[in-house]
Amino acid sequence: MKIVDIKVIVSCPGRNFVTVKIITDEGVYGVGDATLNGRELAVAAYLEEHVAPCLIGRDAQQIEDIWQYLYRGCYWRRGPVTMTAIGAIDTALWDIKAKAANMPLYQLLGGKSREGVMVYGHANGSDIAETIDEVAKYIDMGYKAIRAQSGVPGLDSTYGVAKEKMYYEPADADLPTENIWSTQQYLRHVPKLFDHLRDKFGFDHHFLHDVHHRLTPNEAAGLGKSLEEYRLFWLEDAVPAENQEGFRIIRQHTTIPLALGEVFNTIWDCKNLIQEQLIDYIRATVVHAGGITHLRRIADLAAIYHIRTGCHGATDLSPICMGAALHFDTWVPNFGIQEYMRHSEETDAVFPHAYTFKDGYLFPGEASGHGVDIDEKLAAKYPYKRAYLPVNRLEDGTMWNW
Ligand code: KDG
Ligand code: MG
Repeated sequence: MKIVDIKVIVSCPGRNFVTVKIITDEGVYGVGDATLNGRELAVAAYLEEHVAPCLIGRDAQQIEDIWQYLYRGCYWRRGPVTMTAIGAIDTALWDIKAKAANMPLYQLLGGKSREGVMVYGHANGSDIAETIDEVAKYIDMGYKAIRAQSGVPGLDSTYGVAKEKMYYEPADADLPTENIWSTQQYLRHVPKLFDHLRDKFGFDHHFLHDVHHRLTPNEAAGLGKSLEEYRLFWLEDAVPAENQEGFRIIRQHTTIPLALGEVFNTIWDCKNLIQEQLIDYIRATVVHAGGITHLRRIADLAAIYHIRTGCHGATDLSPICMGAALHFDTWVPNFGIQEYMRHSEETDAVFPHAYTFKDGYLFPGEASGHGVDIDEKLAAKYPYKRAYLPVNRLEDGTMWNW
């Protein structure tokens, strides 16, 4: 089964997405997500100029060899642009293999380890009262797990807090907007948020919280301690992920479960964190961590150390990534949870998919392949629109972490 064409499709149905479509001489094709929020065209060019020409004529069934060719064969290994491009090709090839076998992808991976994939939704409010209302809506929709974020008093704009209610879109401007951040105000506010939430809803639901890399290890240790009584499912991205040793400080002081890794691209980014058992959940996912082939290796390493998966699932990962992740989640033995931020109707129309939501769980569906396609005609109606995440500064103007 030879690869005869590779298309790179860039479109903006509500937000930008990059999609790879690999076509074979047997007429079977596969699609992969290649979206890197705010750097979309870098991956599109990488694929068009440096990957596609090398793959034409190769056997589409040789997924492992193609993965190694793109990883080892490129002198400049790793990094988000390279690994997103590899992830997209790998996803499309697994889609082809499963379609050729006439099986849903989870069957090829080893079959079902569970009936449904528990997901968490995003409840955001401009203050605690609004967040409580949003959490109530998710509970009414059947969610078992909810990420809760709230605006911080004294700060005009807080990451993760929606402008529209259904989901938030962090890449909100043609050039980056600037937000002001205060660690002091934030640390005072978050324990109050979870105190109110547990008071109102009790302890039957899982609550999660994303710090978005804003703290130092010592501050994160303090926050973890102050949140322990509210029994969070996890505290995410407490400190910037480069400082891996910092997690030892957090661990010495708190038992709050820690999640990390949505910005990780390879097993090398999380090897020490996993082997030292400094985290509880690894958030790497298909699109940014080298596809199914590589994500499987990360999950297997994590399993040895009692670490479970918690794949990133924000709206800047296309429904193709979500579909592939759901097959992975259905198989992976050490599954923890899947993020599900829900795409807009425009996005869903461009990416028809087999996955469905019911009672707090997603189901990948029984279509062969990963079950997600792209409507190229519709996609062509939405041209690329440059969009950036905001940047953060401290109150005195110092640049801070996103
Ligand atoms: O591109 C950045 C987003 O994916 C990120 O802001 C979302 O932190 C995020 C999350 O946990 O979904
Ligand atoms: Mg996050």
